[in-house]
Amino acid sequence: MKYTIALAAFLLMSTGNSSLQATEGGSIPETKEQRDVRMAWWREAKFGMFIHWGLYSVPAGSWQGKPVSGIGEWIMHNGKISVADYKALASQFDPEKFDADTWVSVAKAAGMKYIVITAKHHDGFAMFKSEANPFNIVDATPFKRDPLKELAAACQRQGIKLGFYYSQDQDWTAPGGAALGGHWDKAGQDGDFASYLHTKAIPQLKELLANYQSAPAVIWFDTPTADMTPQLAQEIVALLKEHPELIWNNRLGGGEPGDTETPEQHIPPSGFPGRDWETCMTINGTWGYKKNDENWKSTDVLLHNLIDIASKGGNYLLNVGPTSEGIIPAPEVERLKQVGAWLKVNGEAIYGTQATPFKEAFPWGRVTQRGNRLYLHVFDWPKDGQLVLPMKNGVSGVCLLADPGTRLKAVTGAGGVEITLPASVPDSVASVVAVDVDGIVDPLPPPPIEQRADGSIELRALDADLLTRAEGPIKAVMESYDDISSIGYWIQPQDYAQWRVNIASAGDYAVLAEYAAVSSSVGDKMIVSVGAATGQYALQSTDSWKKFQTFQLGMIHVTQAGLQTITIQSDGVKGTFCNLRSLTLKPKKVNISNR
Ligand code: FHN
Repeated sequence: MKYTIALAAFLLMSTGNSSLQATEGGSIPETKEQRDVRMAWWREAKFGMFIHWGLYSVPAGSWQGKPVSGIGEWIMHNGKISVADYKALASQFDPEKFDADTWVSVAKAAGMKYIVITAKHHDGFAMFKSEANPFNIVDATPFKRDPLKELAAACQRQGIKLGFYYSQDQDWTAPGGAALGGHWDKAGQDGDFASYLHTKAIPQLKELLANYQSAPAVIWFDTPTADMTPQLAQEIVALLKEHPELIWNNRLGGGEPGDTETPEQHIPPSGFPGRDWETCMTINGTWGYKKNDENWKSTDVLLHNLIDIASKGGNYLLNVGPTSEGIIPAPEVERLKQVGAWLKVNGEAIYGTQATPFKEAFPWGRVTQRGNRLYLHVFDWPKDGQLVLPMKNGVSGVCLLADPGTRLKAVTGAGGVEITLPASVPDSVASVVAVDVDGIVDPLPPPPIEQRADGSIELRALDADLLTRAEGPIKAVMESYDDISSIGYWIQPQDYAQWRVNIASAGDYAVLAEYAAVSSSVGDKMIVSVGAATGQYALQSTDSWKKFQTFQLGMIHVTQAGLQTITIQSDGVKGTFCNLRSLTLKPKKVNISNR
């Protein structure tokens, strides 16, 4: 699902941190320590279950005998079903096989530490007893039970956190609720957004915050639109702040950053350093149940995703879409069981770990760390049995996590610590090698970027060191659009990007940059320095922070060959600068002496 421009703009704005979130009364900024305490269980958890369950599981992807394209929970929107026809589905929703304890057990057996379930999705149907609106599972269906109550109790019994997804902005069955792309049933949908918020969304959020013992631990908002003004969002924030332990995501709208970044269906190449983030993902191609979607990801893919996310410092919120009978589909249960079996052996390498200390991605797998212990998640067992960790430290011990009795040989050389692995692969999906490091991991600098055979030098955002000359912290961050890394939030002129490059020959180079910028950036200058040579180039607009274009900026005369530092920064005149994907230097004449 592509976001709207409003959502994209909101997510862009949301790259700030939420350190201004108050603990009480809306006025006292939360300290870093308080925030660390509030986020502690979530950071430890790493792996959660997302559940998309609602009325849409009844049609399960087809309407009047015909398949409706798109994701299951969007059937009302994609099929342009009238409010009256959609509401009529409620009389058929009787999930008699629903058993809260069974669902919680599936999550626990998978090694998941929290659950987030759709309390109300965009279709406006509440999966809980609501006094605020009768279109809810207790009042409008033959089932008459409140599954959230049952889940809250089961989660408490089984010791796992429960959070509620709530579609605060889109509501396709309440007059005034938003619908991306506009209303299609004017009589049933047109109305005033603020009154929808005041008569349905806010009262229901109050119910969710008050009526569930020890829940919710999380409120998960979704698809903000421009209707959610900062003033309206503030009313919701005031409510949330009455619950000092609550965590909420970055999709409320109105410029509210929330606590967590929420990349969807992808893993950002360098995570969100310094911020809490969670990738949400489906196991097949839909969130809400669709009977014909058999596009299941394999257990290997799910596990590699979990490890990849942990190695980048994030959480994995993996979705299941139960049927209208109340059953989590068997292919999902089967895969989750297998993930859980791996975690039973290797969980130490995931829960409560931190992102890899190494800048480079290793071809053999991923790294996580906890204190002085590194976990090497080996996806591709090296044929020569050797793994090299490019760090200056020595190690006090290396073993297979699955077999702590094994002591693996490790020697420290000029290139780092060389580990000799056993000949046979312990786990074909991911074998974990635990490395106890002497002291704090001190990575060796990655090798310099080499000039290509055609003489060009490509500097990708992903390979940059982001540094600052400011007194305070750096503000620029690594982001990603369409899974390509870019440097964003580059609003502080003291922030700069740096690369180490081995330049084979001096001379004139054309400077090309791939970036996205808006009109307020036009006139800002990009300052490029290659060793002692410097060039300044005016930015142009690409009309969007997400629309990247390559521009030939001008020429630069590189005076010296050899190891050089290349930096980019803004002249800081306008202050918005650009989102930068890459800088390329192309030689005017190719004359590379050592090739
Ligand atoms: O529109 C929804 C979609 O149905 C689903 O709930 C996902 C989960 O993150 N969020 C929205 C799309 O971004």
